[in-house]
Amino acid sequence: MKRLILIVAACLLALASHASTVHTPLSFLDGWVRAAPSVAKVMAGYGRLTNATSEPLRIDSLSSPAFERVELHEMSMNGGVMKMRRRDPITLEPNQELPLEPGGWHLMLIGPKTPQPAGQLVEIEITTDQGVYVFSLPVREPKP
Ligand SMILES: [Cu+2]
Repeated sequence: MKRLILIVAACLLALASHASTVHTPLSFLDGWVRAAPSVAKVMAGYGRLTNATSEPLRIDSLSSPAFERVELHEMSMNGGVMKMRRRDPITLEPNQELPLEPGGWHLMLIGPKTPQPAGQLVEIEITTDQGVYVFSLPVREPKP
């Protein structure tokens, strides 16, 4: 009985430490995908992409089971013209937080395999030099 209690305690400890682990090498906070008409050929994803380590972290590629392709884009104004540029692969500096937001950097979700209505969760897989990380982003309207 004592042994069983020890095992349970160990499991609880493991759970507790897992829950408090915010230091996964790559984190994606406040992620969301902007709702779009069901005929849209592309959608955009936002949030805060963070390298939580003290080493550079290279993002090699992105993908999603729900889209043909996923790219990391930077949008910028150039002589009064909005330009969009692909930026992956990219290296995040130690502790760098890259904000993805409307009008700036974003995930470009290209070719939805099925319509992705508001409320849907979109899975994004990010392959880095330290492993593959999967994030679940809700589809929603922008907050006013
Ligand atoms: Cu784009």
